[in-house]
Amino acid sequence: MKQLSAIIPGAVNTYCPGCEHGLLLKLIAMALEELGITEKAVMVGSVGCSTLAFKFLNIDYVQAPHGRAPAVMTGIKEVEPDSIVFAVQGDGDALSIGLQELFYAANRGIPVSIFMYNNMVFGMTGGQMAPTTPEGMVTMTTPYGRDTAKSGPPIYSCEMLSGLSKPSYIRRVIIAPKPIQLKDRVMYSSREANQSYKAIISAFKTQMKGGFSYVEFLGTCNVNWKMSILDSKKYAHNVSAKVYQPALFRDKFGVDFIES
Ligand SMILES: Cc1ncc(C[n+]2csc(CCOP(=O)(O)OP(=O)(O)O)c2C)c(N)n1
Ligand code: SF4
Repeated sequence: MKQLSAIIPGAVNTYCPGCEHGLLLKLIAMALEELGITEKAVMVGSVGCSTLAFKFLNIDYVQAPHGRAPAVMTGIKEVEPDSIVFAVQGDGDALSIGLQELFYAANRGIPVSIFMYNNMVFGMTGGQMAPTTPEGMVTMTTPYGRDTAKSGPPIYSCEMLSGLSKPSYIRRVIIAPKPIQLKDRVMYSSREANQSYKAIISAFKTQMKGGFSYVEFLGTCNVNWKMSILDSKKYAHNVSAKVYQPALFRDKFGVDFIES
């Protein structure tokens, strides 16, 4: 297999088996290569499992404090306008402590790309309730299921950002592969990875045209969901994708090419 220039040679995936964080990073590396922008790429780390990217990606990397990636990205873009700046943020990071940062970067239309991995919990810290945890979902801190009467309803980030005029590309896709039950074994669809890849390409193209791009990826955290890998994929398709429906919310430059 061809070595991707954006992946450190010999890097080994250390994410939990069945997690799509590693897949997302690989798709980003492939997109950087396809667009010929690896040399110009700067990833900004926030917190959560995505920050382990520094172990795999062979590109410039700056670590921001929890939730502050959009502010750091803004600074980098100001001083290096030709750079391609992106972050992979978890839902806990982007939509709780980091919500204000995200909102203002989007409201200003800063030309950066934010890839938000939504596994509906705080993964790295052990599976606590996140702003995206759906009603009734059992987590470490909601043993009886999330009660929206008490903690408020989940935050729909794509819909929220769509209320702003400046963002140029807003999309939600599901990255968790769909299980396909064959007679005696299970196969996983490649459609989700394919669509996720196209969304990443579109997000980077948007940034290259001077616009703000945001893609939400519905992924899993089987370890903290306390499910088998197979059940977590089913949950992502049967629950996550029903609560958070994949859709194109904004495409000012007409770059999206995901077939409906
Ligand atoms: C200021 C601060 N508070 C708390 C933490 C602890 N912390 C580490 S990762 C994380 C959130 C992880 O959840 P998420 O962003 O959803 O990412 P995931 O690991 O699920 O991909 C938190 C709260 C921290 N690193 N810094
Ligand atoms: S803790 Fe969850 S989000 Fe983090 S690597 Fe493991 S499965 Fe993925």
